[in-house]
Amino acid sequence: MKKNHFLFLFFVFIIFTSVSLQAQKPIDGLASKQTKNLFFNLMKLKNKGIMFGHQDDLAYGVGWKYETGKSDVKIVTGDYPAIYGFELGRIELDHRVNLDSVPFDSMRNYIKTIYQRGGVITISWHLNNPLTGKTAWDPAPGTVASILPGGEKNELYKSWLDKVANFIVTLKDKNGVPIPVILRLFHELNGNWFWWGGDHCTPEEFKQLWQFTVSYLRDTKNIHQCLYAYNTDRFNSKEDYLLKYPGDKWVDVVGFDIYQREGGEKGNAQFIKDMDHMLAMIEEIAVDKKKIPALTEFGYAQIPDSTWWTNVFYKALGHHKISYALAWRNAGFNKEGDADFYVPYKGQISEKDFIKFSKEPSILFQKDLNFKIVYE
Ligand code: BMA
Repeated sequence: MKKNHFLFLFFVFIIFTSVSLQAQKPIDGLASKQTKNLFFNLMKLKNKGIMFGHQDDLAYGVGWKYETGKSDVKIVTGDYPAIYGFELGRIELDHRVNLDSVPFDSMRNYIKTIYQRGGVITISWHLNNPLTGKTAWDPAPGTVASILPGGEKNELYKSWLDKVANFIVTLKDKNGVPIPVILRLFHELNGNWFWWGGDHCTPEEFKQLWQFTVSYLRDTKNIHQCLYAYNTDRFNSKEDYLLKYPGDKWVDVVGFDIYQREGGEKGNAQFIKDMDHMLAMIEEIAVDKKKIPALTEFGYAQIPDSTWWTNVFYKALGHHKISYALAWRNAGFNKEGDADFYVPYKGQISEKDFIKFSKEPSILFQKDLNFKIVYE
């Protein structure tokens, strides 16, 4: 090869690798060191395995509430989850506890404990409807439009974001270093049940809402400890998934939520097929866009199938290269005496199978990780 050719190819190579590396970074150019590291490490760790997560894991479980160090996942498997979900709903109303009764002060302490041991934190927000004052499940038409700049509720919405920002900035380690969190805003956006969802706003309005929110938290409030997760419910195609996608400059994590509702052989087979297909699409989207792929929420209420974890869930999940999978919360017994849970507790029929699932080398729990692996 002539020297000139060699030099030309060399420069093409350098430009190509630097362009592709450049794209692989959090959307916040001023993201803190630990937040950037979390992004890069999540990208890397997905080749090692899938982090197992659980909503409100340290706060309560089936038959218990607020006991330090307790966790249904740990009681059953001997280890803590690798990632934890928390929920901000009602913070916008200045409540002391969230809509699931978790005190925000306790939440902050859990988050500090988790960070210290190298666990990952993701936060959802079932914020009330700012137009009607009712809950997140009040899909009044026009709500999204009303909170965009120029809308009658924009000031109110900004004051709610101020409260979210005030909470996030208190998430610091003992040296005052901001703790990175994955914010999954406006989740299940293609479903019709939330005011931000489905037909209740146009794709353009949704994108504007997303960009406004990220920009407000990041650029106006100067918060630089967040990664942002775009998160649908079940979807049929990549086009369907991306219908309201606000753009590569606005999203760090691409994920979806999925629940199994039908049991039996037929229900199981269908669930495996659906989840496998969606995971394959999300992996492709993530590779294409250089984002972190995740199963942002999943579950089978009350897990009525003793081998669900290995025979159904793992069959759909195990061979995919995604970053994490977050099981929904173990709310415990309600007044009628019915239990609401998504991971087994001691004595539950899928307990043994969950232990078997937790031992799969490709499923990561806390002991598979540490602070250095996740944040350095
Ligand atoms: C839903 C249910 C509710 C809960 C809400 C917010 O899926 O679990 O009980 O209040 O999420 O966490």
